[in-house]
Amino acid sequence: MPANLTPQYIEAEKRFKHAGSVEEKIAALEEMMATIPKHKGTEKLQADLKKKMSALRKETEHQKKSGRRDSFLVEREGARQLAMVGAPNSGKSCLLRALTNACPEVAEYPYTTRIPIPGMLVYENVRLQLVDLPPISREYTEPWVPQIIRNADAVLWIVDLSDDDVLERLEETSAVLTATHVDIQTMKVLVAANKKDSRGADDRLAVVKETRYGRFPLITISAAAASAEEIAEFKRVVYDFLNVVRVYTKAPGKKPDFTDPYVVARGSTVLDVAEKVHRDFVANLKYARIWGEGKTDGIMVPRDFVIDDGDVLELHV
Ligand SMILES: Nc1nc2c(ncn2[C@@H]2O[C@H](COP(=O)(O)OP(=O)(O)O)[C@@H](O)[C@H]2O)c(=O)[nH]1
Ligand SMILES: [Mg+2]
Repeated sequence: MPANLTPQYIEAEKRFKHAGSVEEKIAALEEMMATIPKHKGTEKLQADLKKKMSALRKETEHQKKSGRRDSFLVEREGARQLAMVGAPNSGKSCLLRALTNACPEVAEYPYTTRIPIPGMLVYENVRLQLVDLPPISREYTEPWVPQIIRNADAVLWIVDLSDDDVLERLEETSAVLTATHVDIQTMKVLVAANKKDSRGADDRLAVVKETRYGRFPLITISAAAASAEEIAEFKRVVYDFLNVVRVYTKAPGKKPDFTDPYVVARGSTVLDVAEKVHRDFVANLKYARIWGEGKTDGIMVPRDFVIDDGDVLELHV
């Protein structure tokens, strides 16, 4: 590495990446600042760390002062963030409980969920953040909800197959989103058709598929009664839907850390990965070696080489 970063620094950086709260982030960042080698080559990085720290401190100050909040920012965690969108009582919170270890309140009355509730969906070695949200409806939609949806990488749209008015609800959700400048047509959307156990669910599903909403990728589920296999299958579908690949990096002569992949869009190149690993790598990358299925072990590849899921990269600067 150009900056000769120490193992302690890299360890702290990892903790920073995986931190679950602002406080943990600050603690990890403090250690990064303490352990970063202080020389010319790291000046930019040092300035970067300072900037991050001041932003985090501001955030905690703001949270303390405002007490009651009229806007919520859900700090991004994991490889991708998915906003859970849907009509009241469609089963969003129930689904979050089934897919993650988060425990939002589930109830048969609407508007149980009043704040965004993040939960981590773990698929193999990839962590995906789901954000449970209050319902979208004409009657009342929390004003901060659209911003969170716009800011997410993708949308999980929960549709209630027990509801006779399922089409009206879809149109209503769609209309509210459009009115609040969430451009659902340009976002990645996965429809989770929930409550497939309810009577008449199959007929309603067939109807939904005939509409323009049938163009979105769709999976059916009973969030309240799904088996372990169904949950595992659901997680796999979510991962596939995101259209990403995992890549591991390693230092020469060392083994890669297979528990901590870089997750990049399918079609990404060696250079795209280098950029994720470290900004300095973009300008300084000389060559890379790659290990992976169908490749000669350790063969040299150019910067524009497209990586496959599971590839291991050794970046040389
Ligand atoms: N029959 C059935 N009921 C469900 C299912 N999933 C959720 N529910 C029920 O639907 C109601 C609303 O669920 P909740 O998760 O609070 O909905 P939210 O308002 O979208 O968060 C609750 O009474 C749940 O028990 C399901 O798969 N099948
Ligand atoms: Mg809810």
